[in-house]
Amino acid sequence: MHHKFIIGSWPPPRNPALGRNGAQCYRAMMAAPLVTVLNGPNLNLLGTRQPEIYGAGTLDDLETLCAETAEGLGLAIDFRQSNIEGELISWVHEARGRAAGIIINPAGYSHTSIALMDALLAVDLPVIEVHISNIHTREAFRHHSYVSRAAQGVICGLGFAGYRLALIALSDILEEDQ
Ligand code: CA2
Repeated sequence: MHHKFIIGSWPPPRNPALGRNGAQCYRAMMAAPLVTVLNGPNLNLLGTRQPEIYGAGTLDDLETLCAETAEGLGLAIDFRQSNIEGELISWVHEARGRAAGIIINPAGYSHTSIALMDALLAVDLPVIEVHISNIHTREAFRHHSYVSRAAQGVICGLGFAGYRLALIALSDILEEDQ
């Protein structure tokens, strides 16, 4: 059987010759699918304040955790943080046609941004929303996230591990979509 790889199309056609458990093998042969990992406002302060809520790790530590997890899953990541709503929205647009999925901690914009929600809905990529803290045990204004409407799944309250779990979930979703 002949298998064609169409440049720029995701997912690339799967080669059945690799068998059922061929995902890692398959990914080793292909360019690693890219996952855009976006972090919203004030997350650059991780590790400097409020460790009782957000832990002691820094944003760099979080990027390292994501990069190592992604590598083990045969994924590549583009990890970014911005304090600017419009910049996050532009990065969501940029992910279209480039990334296989998006992991996003929209931080404070979760609770306010219809524009970010609209952007995530528009790009038609699998989205996992992550919060380090449990937003449901905190102030009432944190209980609702506009972004959740655009997310296939939401993880909160598990600290940095939530990002690792989001990458695993996205890896499974991408495999199912093939
Ligand atoms: O738990 C999360 O991940 C949040 O998305 C974090 C946001 C908050 O507005 C959401 O309700 C829940 C806040 C990010 C601020 O991060 C800081 C980290 C260290 C020190 C100060 C702020």
